[in-house]
Amino acid sequence: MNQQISIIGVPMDLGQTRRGVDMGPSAIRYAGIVERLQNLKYHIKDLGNIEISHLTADQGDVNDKGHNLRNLQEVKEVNEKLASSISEVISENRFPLILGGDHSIGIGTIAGVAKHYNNLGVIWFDAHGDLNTAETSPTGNIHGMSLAVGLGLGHEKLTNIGEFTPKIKPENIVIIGARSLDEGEKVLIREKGIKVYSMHEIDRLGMSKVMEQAIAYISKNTDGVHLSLDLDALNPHDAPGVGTPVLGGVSYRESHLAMEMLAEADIVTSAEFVEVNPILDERNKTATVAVALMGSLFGEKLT
Ligand code: B3U
Ligand code: MN
Ligand code: MN
Repeated sequence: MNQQISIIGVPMDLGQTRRGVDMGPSAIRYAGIVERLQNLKYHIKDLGNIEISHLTADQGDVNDKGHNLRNLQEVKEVNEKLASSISEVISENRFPLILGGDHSIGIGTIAGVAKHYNNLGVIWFDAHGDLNTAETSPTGNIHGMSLAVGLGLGHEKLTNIGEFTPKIKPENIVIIGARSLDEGEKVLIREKGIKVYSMHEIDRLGMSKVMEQAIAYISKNTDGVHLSLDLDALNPHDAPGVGTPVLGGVSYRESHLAMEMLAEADIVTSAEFVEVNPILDERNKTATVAVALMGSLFGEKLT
């Protein structure tokens, strides 16, 4: 693992409608991410937060412009800034660690990272697929579209961020923890043959086998792997501070095992932890879990 890490916070809440997720980066910092990684002997540069100028602009109006893409312009602008910051971090040979913010920031993250790889692999740890487009989205929330945008699907204001599209190939994606997929997303998954380990597979095979298979699959044809971890992949009991909790998720223990196996495989080249919403949380529990997961991902050992 690259010993030099640059942290970027993205206090974005415009990709969905629950306020408070903009405080996610602060909550994760309060929960001690910098110290945790320093204790593991990493060199940390905290670059602070990406500036978000129109934080309360046009909240709640899905169809104000008739396109079913809430806050499109603002989401695009933030993601453009994010993509260039990340690209700079990678050019300095440092590992980009992104703290969200809602999952619409996955658009900028993937744009910034993918520029540096011919075949970027993406592990999307999430209760959802985030594979909607304006045409299939039941909500107009862009946080439910970020993976689709990476595949080159969706409004060109989003797909053209970073000035190239598509950023990733369907065969280089693994979704883990899914249990709430919209009809259009299921069609896309089938059409593109995207690898999904839903809760069904996790229950049947166990997290250990799932990760073994996922790591083998994603390592085959890729030259870098981005981990995008939405805290709602976890069971709401373990991570209550998320905007769209879904029952029956990955347990605290299973998610730690997943991170430890990724650390052991040493394949992850960039990561983001998103959807921590301190307003919906219990005593900063979700941010604390996020920090613990990052500890495991970066090689913390129990003994
Ligand atoms: N699939 C739904 C719900 C959703 C997606 N991501 C989250 N919720 N967090 C949608 O709005 O696209
Ligand atoms: Mn998500
Ligand atoms: Mn989700």
